[in-house]
Amino acid sequence: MKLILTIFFDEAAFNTHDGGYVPLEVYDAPEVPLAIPPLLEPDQETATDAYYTVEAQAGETQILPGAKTKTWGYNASLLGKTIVYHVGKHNHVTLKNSLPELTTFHWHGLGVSGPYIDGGCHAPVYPGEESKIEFTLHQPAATTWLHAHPCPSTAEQVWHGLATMVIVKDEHEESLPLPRNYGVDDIPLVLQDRRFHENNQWDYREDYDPDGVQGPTALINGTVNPYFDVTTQKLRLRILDGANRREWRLHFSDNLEFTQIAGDSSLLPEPVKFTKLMLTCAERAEIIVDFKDYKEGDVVTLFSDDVPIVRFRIHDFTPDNTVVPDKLIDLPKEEADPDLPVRAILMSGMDEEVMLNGKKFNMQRIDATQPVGKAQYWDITNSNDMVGGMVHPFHVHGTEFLVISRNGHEPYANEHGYKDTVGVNPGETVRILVRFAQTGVYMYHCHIIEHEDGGMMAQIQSYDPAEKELKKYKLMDMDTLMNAFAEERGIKTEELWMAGMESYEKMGMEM
Ligand SMILES: [Cu+2]
Repeated sequence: MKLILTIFFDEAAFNTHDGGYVPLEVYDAPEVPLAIPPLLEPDQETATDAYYTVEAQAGETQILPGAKTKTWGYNASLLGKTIVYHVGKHNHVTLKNSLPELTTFHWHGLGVSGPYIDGGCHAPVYPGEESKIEFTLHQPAATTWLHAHPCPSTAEQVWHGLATMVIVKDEHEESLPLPRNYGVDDIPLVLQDRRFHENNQWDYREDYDPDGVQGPTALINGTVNPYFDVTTQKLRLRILDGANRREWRLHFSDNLEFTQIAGDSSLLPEPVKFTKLMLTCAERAEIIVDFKDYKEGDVVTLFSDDVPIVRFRIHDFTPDNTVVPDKLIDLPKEEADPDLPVRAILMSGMDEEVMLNGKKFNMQRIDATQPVGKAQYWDITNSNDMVGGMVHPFHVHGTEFLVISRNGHEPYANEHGYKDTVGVNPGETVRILVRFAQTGVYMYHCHIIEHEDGGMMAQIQSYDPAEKELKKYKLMDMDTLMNAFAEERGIKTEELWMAGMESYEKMGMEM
């Protein structure tokens, strides 16, 4: 196994260079146990079907000493219970909205059909209402997630706490000698950051930045200054960059080596050893950390840059001689369909000027089409300046793609599995191979969530070439959404503040 020492991405593009960069700081509060979100129990389960209820709700959470913080979550006051889906099982999910305003339930990383089951902006669930979806997954085991996606308020709702981990399991993954005892040696780590204002509250509008909202305090699974009691030699960490904007440059004390076994949407064909790993917004990495050289009483710290974010307190453990296999998964060889041209996608601008292929997102416009089941190259270019530009994490709904190249060169060592989000450096073109398994409308966008709300987004229709005419979907429109948000907040539509709308207004563009 190759040992890779460098952090990925270009140092010149690190967000530390942004004018509005908010460095992480250690918050002056006592250490607390890392919150481990409980698993969401199915309402009912048979050999073939599973039934779940996912409820978006508002609540209060004791994050810091003193006042509780007003937060939102799924089946919990903050973030949510962890959902587990089994490949091949038919899932029936009731989506319940107990929030004071409309939301959507987007399954980031699940190969479900768009635009309704996928849960982007076209599938709102209004307050006090519920909707039902059902789907069967046919994709490899992976760490995915659920988050709100009601344009142009996605960023604010995620900031309130609407994000939770969704673990996809399959028989192949279960046959490998990997830790999978949830909460003991298989641990979710949702990385976010917030600024705590008066009375320990969050204030999205106060902190708003069109290039992405950040806070100085790391929030890990909703906990500040967490520690985790290690009782096994090896830990599997399922790490999700669930931040609106922040990139995480991760490393352990003592430069401890760790092994990445999975990326966003599948295991890696071959594991990769690292001492440093950078994740951009919405990316996931599963890593195995081996504490064999530590003993009871030792502490191993996980850092982002030079700020400690989780402390692992080592306890007595029984020796574990399992070895991570050199081959983790065989992915089918896929070729681009020779009849399909390379699709060019341009991510341009920063702040309010962000655009995708020279346009801002319009919910009613289909920007591109692709025949269902056929693989096509997409070339994603980030035209930001190589000095002072940003990494734009590019995400496609409803599919798992392969990263083919970066500026014509090999992708990074941990990009050989399926992914659904890829960080594109300033001045770089990343080629990916995209195939939609189902017909439907799918959004694709920058996953700096304020960029997405600000219009750096588009949508594609996957169609069946046997159909005579392109199928028409009922797509949401901005007036309906804005009027609903205003009514729910008891104000006039003109008085409504939606962060993303500022970007449209500043550019004199309609949503
Ligand atoms: Cu962006």
